[in-house]
Amino acid sequence: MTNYTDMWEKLNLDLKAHDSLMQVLGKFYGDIYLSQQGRLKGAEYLDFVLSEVHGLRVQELQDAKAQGRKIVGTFCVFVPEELTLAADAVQVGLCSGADAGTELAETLVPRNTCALIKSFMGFKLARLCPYIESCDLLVGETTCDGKKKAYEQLAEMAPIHIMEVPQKKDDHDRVLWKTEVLRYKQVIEKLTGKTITADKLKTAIKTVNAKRRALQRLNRLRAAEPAPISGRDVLLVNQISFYDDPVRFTAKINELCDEIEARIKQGQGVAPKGTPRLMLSGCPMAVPNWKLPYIIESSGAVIVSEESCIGSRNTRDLVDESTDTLEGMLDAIADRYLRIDCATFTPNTERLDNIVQLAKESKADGVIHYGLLFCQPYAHEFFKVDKALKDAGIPMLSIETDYSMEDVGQLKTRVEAFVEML
Ligand code: BJ8
Repeated sequence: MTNYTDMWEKLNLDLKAHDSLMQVLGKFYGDIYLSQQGRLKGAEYLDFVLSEVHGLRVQELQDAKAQGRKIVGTFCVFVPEELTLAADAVQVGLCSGADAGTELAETLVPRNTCALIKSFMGFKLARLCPYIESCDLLVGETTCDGKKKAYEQLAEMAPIHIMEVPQKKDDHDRVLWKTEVLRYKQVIEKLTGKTITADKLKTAIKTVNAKRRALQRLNRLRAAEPAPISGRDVLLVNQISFYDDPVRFTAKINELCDEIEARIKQGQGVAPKGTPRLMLSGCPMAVPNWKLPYIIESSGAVIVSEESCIGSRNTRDLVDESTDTLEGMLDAIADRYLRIDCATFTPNTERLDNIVQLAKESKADGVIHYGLLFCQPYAHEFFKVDKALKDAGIPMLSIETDYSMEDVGQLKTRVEAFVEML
């Protein structure tokens, strides 16, 4: 096994704390992932990527930097990866799914801040994340208040560009958003010293769309009964999509889909036919936030879809590929990203339609609405989601939690009761 200590040291990680984190992560992964029965062979790719999460991929980033490429870190699906790639930079999602640095985070953000925000603040302050330390630029966005204000603190510690995401989707909001897309184009061109041409942008659009198409294909295949792949594995696929090389990732996920197709033809699945099928909806679940999916799938149900940014919200819409002019492509990018139905928009009625549609398409017997504690936007939308699902005759359970393990027993009791009544 390669020793990456020198690399971590150069990245100024707190080696002792990082070591403990890796040990906990390894044990957690073993319990939640490697214990699964009937996994696909293609899951070996997931296991490998996770086993090298702070190793090989981070080494690749250092190699890219040595060749003069820039690394851009993001916290939200609003940052157009197409522009980053067209400027020959690498984009990585900064995961924010563990509570390792919470105490330090609470020295800069209020205690009643969601776990995701505390996580990225904590990882930075505790020097635990080789990705954030590899970044030449962070890109934040004006989505929820918690993130906006946390980015002000983060700006004291690292270079950060903030994209202004509008709160509504009227014509003048679209004008603002297009301006922000152009402003990001300028920022990334300045950072990399590369001009984004129509040819480069066209290629980048195709690359990112191909990634989304592979994930769409995977999601379509999950409509099969019995479910051919666990929700845990698909969540991991979605999580990895934010930081692995997009071309390699797409090829691997398409291979996984080929294997799933063969499995479906043979009538095989990860859970017996008749196992209750659940959809997850709500806040994103970043690496290594696998708590709730594990609870659900060890309570006699299988997850068949995720309505979240680390799920179908990030893959549902493609950038229109029919235009060849730079201006046309920038418009297509602005339009595609403005279709994201994040709860920070008002109103956000399209999310309700999308939830009901996805629940039906994935043949879900019920929905679990997942909110992070102190997340106002998703907590507010819960009421509307509840009504929309009731109207569609689909049962829903609402769960609010954070990254701690203290409530596992209580959550399991509630999930089991919900699954039993389906
Ligand atoms: S597009 S969902 S990735 S903002 S959970 S930090 S909303 S208080 S993550 Fe998100 Fe972009 Fe929207 Fe998606 Fe705030 Fe809520 Fe915390 Fe959240």
